Amino acid sequence: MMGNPKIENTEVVHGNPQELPKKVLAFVSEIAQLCQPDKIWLCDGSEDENKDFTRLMLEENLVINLPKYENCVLARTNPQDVARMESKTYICTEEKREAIPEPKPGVKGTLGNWMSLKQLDEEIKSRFPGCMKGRTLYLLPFSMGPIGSPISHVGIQASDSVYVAASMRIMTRMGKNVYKVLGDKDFVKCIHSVGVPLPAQKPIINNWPCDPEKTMVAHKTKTNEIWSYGSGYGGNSLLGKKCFSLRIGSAIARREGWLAEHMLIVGITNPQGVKKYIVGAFPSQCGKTNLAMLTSPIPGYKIECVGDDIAWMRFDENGVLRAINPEFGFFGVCPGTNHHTNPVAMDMIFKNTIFTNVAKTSDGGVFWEGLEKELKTHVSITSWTGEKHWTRDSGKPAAHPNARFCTPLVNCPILDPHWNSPEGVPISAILFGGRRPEGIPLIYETRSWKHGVYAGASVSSEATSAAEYKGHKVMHDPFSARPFLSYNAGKYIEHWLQMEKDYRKMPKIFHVNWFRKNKEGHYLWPGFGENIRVLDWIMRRCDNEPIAVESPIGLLPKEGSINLEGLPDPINWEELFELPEDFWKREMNDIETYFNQQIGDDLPPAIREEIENQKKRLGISK
Ligand code: TSX
Ligand code: MN
Repeated sequence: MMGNPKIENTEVVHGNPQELPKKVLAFVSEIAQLCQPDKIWLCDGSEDENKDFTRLMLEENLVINLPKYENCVLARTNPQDVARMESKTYICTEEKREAIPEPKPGVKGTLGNWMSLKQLDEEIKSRFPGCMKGRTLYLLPFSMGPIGSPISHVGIQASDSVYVAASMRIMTRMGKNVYKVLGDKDFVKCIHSVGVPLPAQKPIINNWPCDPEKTMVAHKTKTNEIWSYGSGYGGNSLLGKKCFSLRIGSAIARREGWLAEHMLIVGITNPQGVKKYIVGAFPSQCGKTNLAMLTSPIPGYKIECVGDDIAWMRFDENGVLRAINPEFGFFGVCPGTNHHTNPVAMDMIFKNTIFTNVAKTSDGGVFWEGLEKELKTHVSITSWTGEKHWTRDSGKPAAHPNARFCTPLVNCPILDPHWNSPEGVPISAILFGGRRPEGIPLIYETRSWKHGVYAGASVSSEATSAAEYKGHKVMHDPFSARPFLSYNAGKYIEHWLQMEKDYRKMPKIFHVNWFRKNKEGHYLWPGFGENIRVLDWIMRRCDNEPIAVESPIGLLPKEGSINLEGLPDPINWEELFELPEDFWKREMNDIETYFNQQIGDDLPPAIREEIENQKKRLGISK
């Protein structure tokens, strides 16, 4: 009998190393030599393989079954490993200034963490050698974007977590067909370890191996490498998502002249049958996933979803901006998701889904904050931390606030027919937005591409429970990409400015705010499905309907030009759109101070001009 094949003396328990392209074989050999796994599993993306992943996760007690649903499991993590770790995320370049702007002396920079390439080598040497001992190295070939699309890119991830393998299979186009389009070409090298070689030196909490003290997520943007250690969670470990699609992606996009953005992509057909696609960037906690699959309460509108998190966009030869969703699944926040906020999501997440850190019901289902009205009365709840018979009196939430569903795109009942088209969908409008309780109107249209880029760079949002920042503070989040910037923010803004070319049909840029409150603290806009009324106004503006009026900050809807018919409660138009003088004085000063302190000399002069011009229009003198 022939034994299993070997790579670097390590047994290959699944797949055939001879089928690997040369460069892929060299990569896995190198990583196996460094990390010394017990076994190597070459993933093929097949259905059988996925059954193996599920069986292995169940055997390792990494997940439990959810018999109430079809092929759903629940993972509960070590409570110290529940979110992306911004403070441990690094961009590694030769020069610091390439990665982050120089903040004003005495000011702490907030636009990313830099590490030298030399330092990274040291950090790798102190973590990765032998880090996969006793574990299986899963080699995951994946395509971000439709396989073979000119906008798509290939990555190969080595990971010692079967949860990561199963999740990457949902979130990316993972499988050995990737090797056919890859051939001898280069790929993004993704190395991930939970950082717990066996036998473990410390107890493994919740059967979730991780090493929070030594967690590091590092990006070599010049050579397209990602080194992630110590965390099994989400963006730290599913390297196709934030690390590749946004950080490495935007570095490639800068070199190649396109855009890799933290944006949803949605198609809207109006009652006249006219369809347009828009992309939208929103900071966390703004309901991006809800907007990406909005349900219109007004008949005649059709919403179709292309993606809820990331857009890769390129101008085609006709000057049309085209977008693809590089992802293959949704990795959405559970708490707050229910039949009111997102009925479409409720229709898609109860099959073929990996839940993480939600609570469990005694009938084999899931529960989280926001599902109270949908809970059967006879069931009992076990919280995400394993507290049995959980009740609201427990004082702690049943589900972790960052609990997630990981669901394939194809589950989405309103998935756009062109979601997988290699050429991407044509984009008519770009939305920026934030959670702004004060001063910012429901919607405004920017005056030009330049003014729109300024608006994107100036985005701020109230952070409610963002992983590492507590309290209710309005924080700057340029392009909603602050946690995902992989090169100097000033150069990033510059790159956006340079997108504008005469022959190109530049999309209009809008700013929206669903979260304005009145003096009593009540929301002025019902939001959710009713946002279709704002999207309709945007679509009409894309056709240049004369329904806008000039204001100092951009074009506002003419009074009455947003359809308010049939809303349950009256809308206070005046309060929804007013531009309080004192607020805007503070706002402009705040934006200017932020740019000066954080971006300094790297801020493009065009943005300074936009600030000066807007101040003039607002009547703010020096
Ligand atoms: O997702 C939201 N959207 C976009 C929906 C397409 N949320 C939830 C944000 C947390 C993730 C919103 N919250 C939106 C919104 O448009 N608006 C609000 C604020 C709001 C909350 C509750 C009500 C009204 C506005 N009213 C009632 O619940 C009755
Ligand atoms: Mn996101």
